[in-house]
Amino acid sequence: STQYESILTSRPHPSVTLITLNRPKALNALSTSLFLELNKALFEADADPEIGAIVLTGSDKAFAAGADIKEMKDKEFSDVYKNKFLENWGELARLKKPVIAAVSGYALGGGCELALMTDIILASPTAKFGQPEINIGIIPGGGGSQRLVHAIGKSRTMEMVLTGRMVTAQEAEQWGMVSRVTENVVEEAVKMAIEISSKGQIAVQAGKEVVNAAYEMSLAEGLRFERRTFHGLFATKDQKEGMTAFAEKRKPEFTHS
Ligand code: CO8
Repeated sequence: STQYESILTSRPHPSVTLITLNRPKALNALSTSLFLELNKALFEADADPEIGAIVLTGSDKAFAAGADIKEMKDKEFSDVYKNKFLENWGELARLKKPVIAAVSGYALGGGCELALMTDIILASPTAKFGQPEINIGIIPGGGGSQRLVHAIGKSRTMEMVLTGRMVTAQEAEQWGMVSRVTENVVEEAVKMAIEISSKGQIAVQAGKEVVNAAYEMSLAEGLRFERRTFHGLFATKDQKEGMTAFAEKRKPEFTHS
């Protein structure tokens, strides 16, 4: 597989890709080159038929401390506007396969936004989430102001965005920003990824698609989209196998078809 400089990739199970952000000296600050490598690794995993789910993590000290401030500091409006600065960040949200973020330590600015772009966030008790951009004269630019409103509501989002205060793992869990707080967060995320990979992959991808549609659609449209997608799954072998196996009191053997 490809050699990278700012990330590590591994396969803790034949069905799972683990991507580890790896710029320890910069607390995994998200430089442009890191993001290009990350997107490449994500799309490679998304295209690999053996892979059912992806885990994204950082180090114990930092998931990612944000966009690379040293890279950004001297840029002008004309540079960032004309060159679509950081626009490729959104590509993670186009993956079909689920991505689980395993967050320890700092998830700040773009790091918090990166976690919010994934499908499920597991946090270690050491995790700290924040949108500290206000302290350096800017605001979130990687979706934080929008995705946080959906995740935790307006008042908490305003507090995070306008004060820059860091939120503990426990608060993030109470607020519904993460699905749970757990020790051994990478191990737990890989376990969850293996479990998801054991399901019928068409149903998994359809499940991700319909949940994400809730961000974009009215309730009536979303309900219709869910039902249509549900109906569509009756065209798959996995639906026949899943229901037959239940009736025959055995484990299903999904063929992802
Ligand atoms: N960028 C570049 N370098 C960083 C960053 C960063 N975001 N964060 C930390 N580093 C570097 C430090 O400069 C330091 O390097 P050096 O050793 O060369 O001085 C090294 O990492 C270690 O950091 P500290 O010495 O500061 O470690 P501490 O434990 O004292 O502090 C903190 C840890 C609190 C995390 C501190 O490093 C910090 O405040 N970092 C910046 C956090 C921040 O402001 N993040 C937001 C950045 S802005 C952003 O993310 C906008 C996203 C826009 C997305 C747009 C998409 C379209």
